Amino acid sequence: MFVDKVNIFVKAGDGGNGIVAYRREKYIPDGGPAGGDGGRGADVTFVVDEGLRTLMDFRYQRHFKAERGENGRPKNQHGRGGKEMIVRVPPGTTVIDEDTGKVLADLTEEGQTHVVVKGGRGGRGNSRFATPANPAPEHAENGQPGQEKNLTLELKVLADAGLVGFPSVGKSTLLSVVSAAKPKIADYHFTTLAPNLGVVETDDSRSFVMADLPGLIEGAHSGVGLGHQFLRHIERTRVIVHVIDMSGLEGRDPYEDYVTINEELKQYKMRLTERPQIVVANKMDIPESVENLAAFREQVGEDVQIFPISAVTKKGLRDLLHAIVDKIETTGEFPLYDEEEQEQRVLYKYEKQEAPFKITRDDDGAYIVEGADIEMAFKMTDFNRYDSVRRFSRKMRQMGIDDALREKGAENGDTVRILRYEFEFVE
Ligand SMILES: Nc1nc2c(ncn2[C@@H]2O[C@H](COP(=O)(O)OP(=O)(O)OP(=O)(O)O)[C@@H](O)[C@H]2O)c(=O)[nH]1
Ligand SMILES: [Mg+2]
Repeated sequence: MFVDKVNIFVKAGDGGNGIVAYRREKYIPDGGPAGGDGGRGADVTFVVDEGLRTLMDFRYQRHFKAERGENGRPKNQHGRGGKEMIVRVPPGTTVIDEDTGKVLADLTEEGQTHVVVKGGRGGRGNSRFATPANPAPEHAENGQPGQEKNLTLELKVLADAGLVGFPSVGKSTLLSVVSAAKPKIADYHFTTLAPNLGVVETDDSRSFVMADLPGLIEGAHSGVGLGHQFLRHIERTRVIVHVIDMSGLEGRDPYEDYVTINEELKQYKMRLTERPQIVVANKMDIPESVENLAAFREQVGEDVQIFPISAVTKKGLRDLLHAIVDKIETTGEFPLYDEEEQEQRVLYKYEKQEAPFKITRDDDGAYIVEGADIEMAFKMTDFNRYDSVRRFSRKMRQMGIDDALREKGAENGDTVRILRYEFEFVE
């Protein structure tokens, strides 16, 4: 199981503003209020699309902003809502709130949808605030801001086949010629330090996911050369594709290599020896390989089938890929979550219950008021209108913010800040 992971930013649309307007009709001198409501801001919705296998597309687009609602119009006409934004994700995507660590959704089924951020409600127009006492209010709300979130998307991909072997035997080269993956290839050891995944398609249209794993060396089972970390990846593949450099040019003996790697797998966890294995003799384009292969065949015996290939000249690949798919199809799934993985997985971080607001002092003595509710009310207030300002003051009073300020020592004329704005405290 490998994890594909991306961080993205999503913002739902803001609600449109409500407006202040009055009826102006022939022969009706003083019409009542007629300011319409703003439209709803659009949501950002994820939908599962089975056609996707990776989170690759998110590497190119990381910001998703949905449309805002239209402002209200005169004659009590409401603004149009923003158009919903649909974002396609592959099955198996886990959506995590990056800031709180909380898992918001596990999206698994084709067509399953999840609203990740909600659009803001439209602000109400002035006709909605009319009362017998104030039949023509000079007040309308601004739209509610759309939610925004930083998200981490995680996708667990099961590799059907894993390429295993000493460093530099050609594992990455092999993956690069049978899939669209572009792993780094070089003639020094440990070129690959993290698994690369590729989707392989055979000529008879069967496909599977193949992982190019970091090279193993003797002692890997006891941690040598990051061995533990590397071996753990192998546990999550269904079929082991054991790649051997048949040229012996690096001064190693192919048969010894073969035995050493199998011994490392066994020492690490006995059950890895039960995993189906396909043996690949690579670098057959090098002349020395032919003789070495003959010797190798003798040593491993007739029970072990060997697939001679050259990743560079692409010889022998067709038979190899067919053998791998056949093996995958006849092999069941192995348990996917081992204990270690469970432990690593933080599902819910502790969430503090927040006080409705908080008051602190700034360096210059000003009082800073913070809190989601009051900040939301602030954003929805049109401070150019007297009625709206009065409503906002009332809200501050109702929430107990005035009292709390007084308690902290605020007096007439002191500066109070909310978000980036400031005003005077007035008794
Ligand atoms: N002649 C020849 N060279 C090959 C063949 N396959 C790979 N090589 C070369 O072997 C070297 C190592 O190849 P990689 O694919 O990076 O080997 P790796 O097994 O992924 O190595 P690590 O990531 O370090 O474990 C490179 O210089 C490749 O060009 C082959 O079939 N024939
Ligand atoms: Mg490699």
